[in-house]
Amino acid sequence: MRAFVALDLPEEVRQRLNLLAFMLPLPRRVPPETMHLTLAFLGEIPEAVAEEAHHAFEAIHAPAFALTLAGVGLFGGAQARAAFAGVAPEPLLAHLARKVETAARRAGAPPEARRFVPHVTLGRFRPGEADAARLERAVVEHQGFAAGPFAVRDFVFYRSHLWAEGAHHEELARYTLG
Ligand code: 2AM
Repeated sequence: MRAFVALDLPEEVRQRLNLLAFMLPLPRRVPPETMHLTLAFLGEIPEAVAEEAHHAFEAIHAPAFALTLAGVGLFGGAQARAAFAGVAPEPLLAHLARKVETAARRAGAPPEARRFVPHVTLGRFRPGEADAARLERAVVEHQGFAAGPFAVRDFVFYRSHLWAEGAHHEELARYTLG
């Protein structure tokens, strides 16, 4: 199965992010109900490994924290391929992401080695699909975006189903932070 670990976002934050996404000239937008903050992408893993990972995530002890979303950015530089909302620095978020990564690795599901840049993706597209100049101007214009702070009390193990209409995220388990 295709699996990842993420923070779910409060409904009002997803609505704010959806409004932000509509202020940007994006070819496609992530539907607000599937917006999330990825902690670790495990990729395709066998069910037995997912079971192991679940037990490892259950054993994580990490504090709850407050999170603020701030700013807007593009991944891919001149060849932009995604727009995202940024996250104000929060050491407890990085701490949690490290714990999830270590747990997944121990369970035999080493996450992607890309550096942890906390973000919430608003839209993904192929390079060249978006009007880069307009998009960059809109991103600069909306740098003042902020949402929260909101309480992060748990994290979620998701299974991702890829359908023609887009991704559907099935919640496998939710783990409470202390
Ligand atoms: P993204 O928000 O940066 O696109 C489920 O696919 C989640 O896992 C997405 O939110 C995605 O993050 C993240 N992810 C990280 N690495 C990925 C990869 N190589 N392929 C697909 N999704 C990835």
